[in-house]
Amino acid sequence: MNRFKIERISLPVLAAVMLWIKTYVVYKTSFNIKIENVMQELILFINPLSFLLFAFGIAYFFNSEKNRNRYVIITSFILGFILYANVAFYRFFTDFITLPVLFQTSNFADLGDSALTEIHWYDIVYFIDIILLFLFMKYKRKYKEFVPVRKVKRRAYFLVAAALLFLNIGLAETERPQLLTRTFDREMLVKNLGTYNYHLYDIFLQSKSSAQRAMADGSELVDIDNYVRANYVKPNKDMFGIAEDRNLIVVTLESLQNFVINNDVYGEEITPFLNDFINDSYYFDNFYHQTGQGKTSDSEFLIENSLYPLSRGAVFFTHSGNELDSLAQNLGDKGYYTSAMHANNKSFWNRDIMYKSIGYDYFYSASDYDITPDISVGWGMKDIPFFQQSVDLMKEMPKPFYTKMITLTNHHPFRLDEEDKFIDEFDSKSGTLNRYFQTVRYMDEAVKEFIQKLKDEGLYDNSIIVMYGDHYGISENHNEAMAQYLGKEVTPFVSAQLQQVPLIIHIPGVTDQGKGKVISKVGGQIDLKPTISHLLGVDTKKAIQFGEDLFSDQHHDFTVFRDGRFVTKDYVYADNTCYSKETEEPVESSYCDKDKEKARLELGYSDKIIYGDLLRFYESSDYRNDNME
Ligand code: GP9
Ligand code: MN
Repeated sequence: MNRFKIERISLPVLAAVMLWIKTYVVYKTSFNIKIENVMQELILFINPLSFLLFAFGIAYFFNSEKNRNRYVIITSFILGFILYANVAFYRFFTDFITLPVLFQTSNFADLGDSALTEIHWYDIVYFIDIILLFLFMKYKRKYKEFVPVRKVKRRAYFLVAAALLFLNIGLAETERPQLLTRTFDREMLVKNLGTYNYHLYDIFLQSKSSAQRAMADGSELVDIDNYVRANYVKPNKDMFGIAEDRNLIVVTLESLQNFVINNDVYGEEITPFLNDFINDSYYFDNFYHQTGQGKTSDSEFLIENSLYPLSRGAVFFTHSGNELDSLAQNLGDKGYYTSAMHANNKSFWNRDIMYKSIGYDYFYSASDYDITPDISVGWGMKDIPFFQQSVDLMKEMPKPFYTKMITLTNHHPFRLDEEDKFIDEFDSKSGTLNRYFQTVRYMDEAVKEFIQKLKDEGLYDNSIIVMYGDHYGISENHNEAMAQYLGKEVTPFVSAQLQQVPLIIHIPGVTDQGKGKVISKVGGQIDLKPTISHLLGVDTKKAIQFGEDLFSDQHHDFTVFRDGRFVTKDYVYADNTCYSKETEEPVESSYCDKDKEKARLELGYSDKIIYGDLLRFYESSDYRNDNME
């Protein structure tokens, strides 16, 4: 009986079915894919199958059992590995891997602690089907002679696979029209096409973007230029040049979200220094990060260029050779000495390469700091010594200087040495959230000592200090714990609001001694370049930029996230739903329609510039004579 059954099971089909079931189980257990109805569940269930049948079907072309088995095992392993890599990646980023991210290999070595906390020994269960395949192969070989598959059978097999693929695409199309044009929504792609087809599609996109640069020409800038001109807002004349010729210090505060400002854990302030400092600064409390998969590096890209990062991969990796018109270049032209300061390996996020395109005069990276084990934790040098040593380096810089500093301690998995814990952990099921408050508190201390040191070293008065949070620290994976902390459910509306990061602009002599102001205009990181440029007296009238000066009276309350969500004065568009800010409830979608179009247009134009490397044509006289002025 047993013998009869086993003889009839074909190894490729068995492998495909096991991986199919495994993929579905992984969908349900390891990813947070929102399912709204039975049809979506059905699509999710069948979506891995067509690809797997094709992939394993190739085994039927082999005419020796050894080769066929070898192919099946290797394919199972590779696909299983891709699936598992997505699981590990998802645990941290709540996102699926894209090809450009995968090739960011120079990051892998540094991911160390962060990656390890997301990989567990019991993850071996993700490979259980391969173990079963081995056992099956061993057992089966005893009984069965190898018979190559007949052509007709093979045809029938692939016909079934193709039919399944069309069924899948057909159902997906009815469920989610224009699926493939909304490619920034990876969850939607995986949900409808399946994780394997999604990766194939991703490969296709990658090749397309390489071709795009080759095909691009300056004429594509015409529409973009018109759009940017039409949206230009004039600087506020009281603010224009207010910090001219001062040193500019921009501080990227790692993973700092706005909800911790003026907030506490069991009665203890999380950011006591910043809570005071914002009274002496312009504090923007409606300001959002707009980063994608490139995280910190995306935020750097935004503030330097006032262009959006990409929906897939980190633009620092994918387009590091592009021509740019950055804040650093403009200040360099004005006689500033420009640099970036970050006590990490210089190649992380491909910074050493990309910083050349941005145009910094120098990059102070790990090798410029005195880093010993006692002043390191987690990802590297602790923030307090980082700031201290940085100020010493600033003393030596030619003046005026522009430097952009990036902190590191408040980074997932948010670990600290005992002596650096100034407040208690929060108590929830998420260790990540619990520890987050402590590392934020540590960073706050570091900033306090930094400002003091700038004063002590005589650098403070003649500088302007801009601080902003680069992106979220707590992903949606921790919604339950976050809901416990906030005391309310994390709906898509709340989740979008949680993308707020603090923006603090501190101008000694102007905003200190309590002369600060809370500014509640809706803005985002894209607005920083024009805002800062104007404070330093640099005109941006002719720049190709999508941001607007936050001090301008004409500034529009609008900010779009890289994934297409957006926020206006009265509405938040998230999860394909228009929410009223006032009631926090969904409203008729027409309220969001106009801004939805603006969001789509802007992201599209920005992508076009990056994919086509269009700024290389901007200075060309042909283009300017025809289309400018
Ligand atoms: C690494 C630091 C952290 O150098 O910028 O990067 P992140 O993971 O936040 O993008
Ligand atoms: Mn970061």
